Amino acid sequence: MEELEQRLSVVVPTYREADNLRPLCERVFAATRASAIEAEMIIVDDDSDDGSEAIVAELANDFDVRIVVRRGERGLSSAVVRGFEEARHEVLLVMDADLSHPPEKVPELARKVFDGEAEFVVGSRYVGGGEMRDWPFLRRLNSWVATVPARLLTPVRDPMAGFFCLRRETWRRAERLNPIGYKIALELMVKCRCRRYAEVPIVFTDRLHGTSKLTFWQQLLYLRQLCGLYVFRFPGLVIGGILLGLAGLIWLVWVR
Ligand SMILES: Nc1nc2c(ncn2[C@@H]2O[C@H](COP(=O)(O)OP(=O)(O)OP(=O)(O)O)[C@@H](O)[C@H]2O)c(=O)[nH]1
Ligand SMILES: [Mg+2]
Repeated sequence: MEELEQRLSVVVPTYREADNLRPLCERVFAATRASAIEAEMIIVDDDSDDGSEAIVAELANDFDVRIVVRRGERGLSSAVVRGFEEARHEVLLVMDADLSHPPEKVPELARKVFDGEAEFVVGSRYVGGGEMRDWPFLRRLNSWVATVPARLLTPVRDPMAGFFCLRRETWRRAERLNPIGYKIALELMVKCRCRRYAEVPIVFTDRLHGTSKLTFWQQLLYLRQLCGLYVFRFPGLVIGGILLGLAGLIWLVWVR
């Protein structure tokens, strides 16, 4: 895989994250500048109406940052795809606005893509050195249980990650991308048929300001997404399973 120029588009989906935007920007650009990476940031906001636009206008005096406000459309995954469409550079990185993802790790993720070491890099909680700081037991368990079915779809240890980096051409390769719900990295890894992965350990911390937007409805959407991804990845197995189930049912009802 050939090396790429050190230019990076950072895409940040936001909904009511006004208080996090300044510290996010300052830390991301401090990290990229220290690593001689030319970066732009695209914030894709779903009409938060919380002053985010004015804050970004002010930040744009010091940083290469802009905001795209979507009106009448909601959703983390589709916001990320919109950010990809707006991006100018060949390497794309996605992170949350709430500083759960350490901005200081941005250069390490990007470098692996620049150098051609991997086509998809994940900031991972589940490799040596990675962790979820201050998470209570039940939240850890919930996250781990949700990760298990996704682990069969990719070799990555943290397939639920929201902190990731990839080449534009990798995204362009996606077949039948269905950006519903929260897990856009998982959707991309499967639908782009990625092969060369890398994981960078991160310490995932609690959000700095604001409240979570992860609802029960999002968890249901995740189940729907998983079904779609299994059909995509293992069509023979799924169809075979359904036929076997039907045959079993017919046998139970009529034959026995
Ligand atoms: N554009 C857009 N961004 C969203 C939407 N929902 C969530 N986000 C953003 O996606 C990122 C992740 O959402 P969070 O609410 O932090 O979800 P989480 O990290 O699972 O939950 P917490 O641990 O409580 O932070 C944040 O930057 C949110 O602002 C949405 O509908 N549209
Ligand atoms: Mg968060």
